[in-house]
Parts: sequence; C-alpha cells; structure tokens
Amino acid sequence: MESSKKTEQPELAKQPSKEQPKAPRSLADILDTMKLEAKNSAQAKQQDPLEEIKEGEGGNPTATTTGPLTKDQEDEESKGFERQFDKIDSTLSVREENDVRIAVIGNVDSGKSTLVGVLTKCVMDDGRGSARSKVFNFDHEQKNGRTSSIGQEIMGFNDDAKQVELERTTSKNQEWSHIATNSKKIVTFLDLCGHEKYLKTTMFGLVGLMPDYSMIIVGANMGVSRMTREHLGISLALKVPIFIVITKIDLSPPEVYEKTKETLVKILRAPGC
Ligand SMILES: Nc1nc2c(ncn2[C@@H]2O[C@H](COP(=O)(O)OP(=O)(O)OP(=O)(O)O)[C@@H](O)[C@H]2O)c(=O)[nH]1
Ligand SMILES: [Mg+2]
Repeated sequence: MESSKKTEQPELAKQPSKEQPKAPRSLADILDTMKLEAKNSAQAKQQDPLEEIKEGEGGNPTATTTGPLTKDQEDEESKGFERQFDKIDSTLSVREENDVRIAVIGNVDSGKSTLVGVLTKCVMDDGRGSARSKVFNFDHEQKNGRTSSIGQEIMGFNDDAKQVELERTTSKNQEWSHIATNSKKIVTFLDLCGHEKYLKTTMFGLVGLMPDYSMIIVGANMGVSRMTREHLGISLALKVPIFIVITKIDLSPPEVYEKTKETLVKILRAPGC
C-alpha cells in the first residue's frame, strides 16, 4: 500500500488542479517584460515632448514633471492652478444661484412627503396620503405610508419666476428633463425620513447631499417632538440654515397650535440656535 502512495505523488505534481496558483514565470520572461515596459514608457515620453510646456500653460497642472522647475515655469504652473480653481468657483456659484437644495426634516407623520408632493406635483392632498403617494420611491413605502428612503423631487421656476407647469409624462426622467429645460431656477427637495428607525438615512441626506437649507416640518397638533429637536440639532451642528413650516393647522385645536408656536419661538431664541 505504502509503495503505491509514493508513486501517486509525483503524478499529482505533474498535473496541477485549476485551483492551484500558476507556476512562477522564468526570470528571463520577467526581464523581457520589464524591458518591453521600459521601452514603451520611453516611447510615450518621446511622443509628447511638449508635455512639460503644456503643464506650465495650465493645461494639466497635476501632471508630474521631470527635473526641478525654473521660476518662470513655477509661476506659469501656479497660474494654471488659479485658472482651474476659478473654474470650480464659477461652477459652484452657478449651482448656488440656480439650484437650491432643501432638506425636508421633522417628526414622523408631520407631513413632509405630503408637502413635497403638493409643491412639486401641483396636487392637493386629501388628508389620507394622496399627495405623498406621488413622491414615494418604493412599494413598501406606499403600503405603510412611511418614508424609509431619500426622495428627491424638483420644482422649476421660469424667467417670470412662475412655477414651470408639469407635462403629462410617463417617466420621472422625462418630467425632470422637461422641468430642467424650461426653468431658470430649480429647487430640489430632499424628502427625508421622520421615524427614529431611519435616522441614519436622514443623517446621510443631511451630511452627504449637502442641502443649502433645512425645512423643518412641525405638525401644529403634534407640538415639538424629541425627533424634531434631534433633526434641528443636527442641522445646527452642520451649520445648515433652517426654516420652519407648520402643517396640519386644519386639524389642530387653536390652543394647541398656539402652544406649538410658543414652544418653537422659545427653542429658536435659545442660546446656540
Ligand atoms: N389634514 C391634514 N392632513 C395632513 C396635512 N399634512 C399631511 N397630512 C396627512 O398626514 C399624513 C402623514 O403625512 P406624511 O406626508 O406621510 O408625513 P411624513 O412626515 O412624510 O411622515 P414620515 O415620512 O413617516 O416621516 C398623511 O395622511 C397626510 O395626508 C395637513 O396639513 N392637514
Ligand atoms: Mg414621508
């Protein structure tokens, strides 16, 4: 038995299975590859002898240079950087002027999605969730009425500062494209989640999507809840300017509405706010 085992081993070594790593290449092969790569890179350098001059002209200030730069080259290179920064600045200021991004935050059921639906889809709400159903991303959100993902909707304004009318379109892409081509200014709403369970998603919207403002929705009949304070605190910490919208005034008894307003004034006048 032992002798048969000994004879099988070299057989296996001769025919390696697919999982086994490839046998290393010979030293001569490796040297050949290295020579070829060195030759190619030398040829690439010869093909573009103006590369260094282009860098000095601001064409590509991030490209590496060979050898130390002269004073003139350094000046030219810094001018190149300045030109690129100016370009980025102007792009950002165009976005600031023409595209305002608003994060919609506040307690669960305060009416965030409803307000976004009413404003962007130009429909009235029936008090039972008809407007919010137009802005939900997923079926499960439609079923339980709770936002669990970040919804994005846009609202466009034309040269006369009037809202761009919506077209009957089949897809969101077509709708956005119609609004974008006919608008001078665009307001983007980020419909965030109110439930504590989805606070991480709301945080991501506030931190990652860089809103210009936070619109804090407070239900008149609900008062200022713990979650509303939490969202307000996060916005303040991120230095995102805030404004407050009170909803459900039609449902709220007048004294509760007055109490909610008083509490809001107190919070907004508190130090650090
Ligand atoms: N009567 C009345 N009902 C409203 C008003 N605003 C919202 N609603 C209703 O309140 C319910 C909750 O609204 P949503 O828009 O889903 O609330 P939300 O803040 O988005 O809730 P979450 O996404 O779960 O945080 C819906 O049935 C709306 O129809 C309002 O001003 N008046
Ligand atoms: Mg919602």
